This record gives sequence, C-alpha cells and structure tokens, in this order.
Amino acid sequence: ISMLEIDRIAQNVVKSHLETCQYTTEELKRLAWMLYTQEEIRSLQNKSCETMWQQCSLQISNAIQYVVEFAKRIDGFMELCQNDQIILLKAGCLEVLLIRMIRAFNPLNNTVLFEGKYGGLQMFKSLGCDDLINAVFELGRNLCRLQLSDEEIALFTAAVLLSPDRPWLTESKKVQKLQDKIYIALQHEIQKKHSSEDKLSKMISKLPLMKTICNLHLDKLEFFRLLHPETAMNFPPLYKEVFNSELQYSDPRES
Ligand code: 4D8
Repeated sequence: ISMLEIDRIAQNVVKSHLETCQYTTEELKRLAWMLYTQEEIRSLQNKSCETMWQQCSLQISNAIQYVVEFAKRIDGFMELCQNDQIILLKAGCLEVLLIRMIRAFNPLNNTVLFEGKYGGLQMFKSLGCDDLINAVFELGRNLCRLQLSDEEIALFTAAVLLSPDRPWLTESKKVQKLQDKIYIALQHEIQKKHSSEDKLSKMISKLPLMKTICNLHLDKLEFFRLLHPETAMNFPPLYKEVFNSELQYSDPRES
C-alpha cells in the first residue's frame, strides 16, 4: 500500500467529515457563549420524561442523518453490500455521534450543545437516565483531553464506523481492509502533528466506554418503551429504525 493511497484516503475522509459535520468550527466558537440560563435549565428539568425523550430522540435522529451522509461519502462504503452498510450504520452511528460530540462539548464548564445552546448534565435530568448521562459527560471530558483535530475526528469516526467485528457482517474482510487503511492514515496524521506517541492507543482506549454507553442507551430505550409504548411509537422513524432492538440486525438468513 502506497503513501499516495493513504493520503488520498485521508483527504476523502476529512472532506466527507467537514461536509457533513453540521457545524463549522467557527460556528461552534460563536455558539460557545450561548449558555442556557438557570431558568431555562429549570424548565427543561420540569418537562415530563416523555417530552424530554422525544426531544432527545429528535436531536439524535437529526444528527444521524449527517452520519449517514458521512458514511455514504467515504470511498468504499457504498461498494459494500447494502446489508453490511445498514449493519455498520446501525451498530456505529451512536459511537460516531459520541465522538462528534466533542466538537460541541465545552470541557471548561462541562457543557454540551443541545438545541442551540450549551448546558450541563442537569438539563437531561427529566430523562431519568442519570447513569447514562454521567457516562456521556465523562466520555466528553476524557475525549476532550486528547485535543483531537477535525482531521483526527474524521479518521477516528470513519474507523469506528468501518468496524469489521460487527455481528452479521457478510463481507467483514472487505470492511477490515478499509478500516486498516483508515487507521494507517490516522496514525500518519497523528505523527504529522508531532502529537504524543500513544495518542492513537489513547483514542482506542475510549472505545469500551463508548460501547458501554451504547448498551446503556439501548437498555434505557427498551425500558422506556415498556413504560410509554405510545410515546416510543411516535419517536422519529430514523431513531426507531436505528435503535429498535428487534431490528437491530437484519438476519441475512431470513431475507
Ligand atoms: O452535532 O446535533 O446539534 C446526546 C444528544 C450531539 C444525547 C448533538 C446530542 C448529541 C448525544 C442529545 C441527547 C450527542 C449535536 C446534540 C444532541 C452530537 C445523550 C447528548 C451533534 C453532535 C452533541 C451537537 C442522551 C447536534 C446521549 C441519550 C438519549 C436518550 C434518548 C435518552
């Protein structure tokens, strides 16, 4: 594999990321000053659990659309069979969102961008998912400490999306080859910036916490659906499609 090919892959992935990341770095810099007031936080906290879940699922669903677009623009992704494309997106998109979150996360005051303004973890109180939210904010702080550039975020999210170990993949070798090249490009990008030797291993070491958060989210959703089936039925279609446990993986033997 040539350096030229690695460079070409890096350029494609970084361009795809920048075209689909929702906010430019400039926009986020401006938004960093927009904080929810104490009063606004209180009113978010006083919402019913159902309303808050609806708002969060809407935000997630909106953000997922950009991740789908990101995936489609990565060279090689559209050449995978449709079954594998769906499996990779379903399994990886929340992890991608959690990495993308650091662009909209302010570690100085522990706040995240939510519906146009920054707020701390208290704003999610009415969800009744304190353990999940605590883990998300812990991950945010951990990942921010690595000070990832947009190039590193782009390549890291692409590598996570192209994980060859997702259950039910039919062409995992093909996915593996794509991921290998992206990790080489990422390692190369890190070296270019003269960052610490073990930055890549530090990034990879956050994957277990991300997996924990994804599983926690699925557990919470399953429980919420039991308590409020009618609300869950009205979640955005894309959110339901990605996180519906029964449809988590389309069984290739059944089609
Ligand atoms: O660019 O779309 O504006 C998180 C949601 C990010 C969940 C969103 C969220 C993001 C996950 C709201 C609730 C990550 C950005 C904003 C909304 C990803 C948690 C925080 C996007 C990056 C930051 C900024 C709660 C946007 C995980 C779990 C959800 C439940 C339904 C219980």
